[in-house]
Amino acid sequence: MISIKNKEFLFTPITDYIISAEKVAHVQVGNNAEHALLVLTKTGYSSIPVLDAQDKLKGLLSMRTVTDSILGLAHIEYERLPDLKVDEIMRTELHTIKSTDTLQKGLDLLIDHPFVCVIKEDGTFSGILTRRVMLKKFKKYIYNIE
Ligand code: 2BA
Repeated sequence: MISIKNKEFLFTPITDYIISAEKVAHVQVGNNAEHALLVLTKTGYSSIPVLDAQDKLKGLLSMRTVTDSILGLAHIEYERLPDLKVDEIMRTELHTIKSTDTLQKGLDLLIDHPFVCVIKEDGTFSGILTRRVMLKKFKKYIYNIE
């Protein structure tokens, strides 16, 4: 059985594990739902951040959110996509983290979320911390124990 005696690594800041903003697919608040659907489909990501013109994080948009927003009683109303704005349909309850926060905080959040957005004090989006990067970090750590 593996026992992690040295828990110091849990207090390491997440700084080196962030996927930086310029590498993260995102949409802008003013974009319409049709554009958002295109970005989600083309990138293959199931959920992406929504930013405003000042690069502040405003919400999250997923394939499900878009589909939900055009779900009519009898069929999916694709014709409504160009008229719906991203900020009308995005999720705004966000779990965020700062680059100075620890791997422990990242780990706690990534149990329930596939990724967490990293923001600065003023809300500017700096990037994301993903489950994949965190799991790789833990794998490396566990393989090197003893
Ligand atoms: P999902 O899109 O549901 O992706 C789940 C996992 O599938 C990803 O885990 C990754 O391992 C793989 N995957 C999906 N699409 C991929 C692609 N286009 N290229 C490479 N691998 C892909 P994680 O890497 O841990 O990412 C967790 C979540 O973070 C993703 O969930 C997505 O919502 C978001 N994400 C990751 N990288 C992103 C990026 N560059 N831009 C925007 N969102 C990103």
